[in-house]
Amino acid sequence: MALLDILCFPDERLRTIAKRVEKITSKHQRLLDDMLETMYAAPGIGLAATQINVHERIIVIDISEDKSNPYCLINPEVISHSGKEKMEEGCLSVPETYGEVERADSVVVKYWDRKGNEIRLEADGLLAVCIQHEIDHLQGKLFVDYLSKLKRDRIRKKLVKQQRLM
Ligand code: GNR
Ligand code: NI
Repeated sequence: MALLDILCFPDERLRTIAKRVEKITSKHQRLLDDMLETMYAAPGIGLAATQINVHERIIVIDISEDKSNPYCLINPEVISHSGKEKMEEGCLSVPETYGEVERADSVVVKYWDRKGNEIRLEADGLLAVCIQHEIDHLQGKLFVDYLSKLKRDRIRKKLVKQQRLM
């Protein structure tokens, strides 16, 4: 397995729109393992392929405390959503930055698991937020896009400066 580099805002590659996976191959199996390892090491509760500069519709999530419940979502689509909820979000691609985002508080998502089985999952709370956050990445969208332009510009400045020092 391998740890992958995570792209950071304002890297334009985070704006790439991911393509559907047509067929799951052994390359995807290895990618999923590397994404899980990278997410756990970060540590984070989710990771979208976009963040590691792979532009396919692939997400991993684990909101458990003890790394015991990994989800692999291939070609995820929200098929219905309801309610609204505000939550403080962070992102591995926007380090040390947090902001309140309003999203649906429950979603029904369909996807392929790592074996290609078609799954329908009803999620609420943190899992629902995380699924929406990760699907946004696949569309080139970041949580900072929901903040005011003023806040986003401040965050951009801070991170550009930080990245210059690295
Ligand atoms: O680790 C993460 N925590 C988190 C907290 C609140 C809302 C969303 C997230 S996802 C984030 C990992 C990440 O950046 N995934 O893309
Ligand atoms: Ni993120």
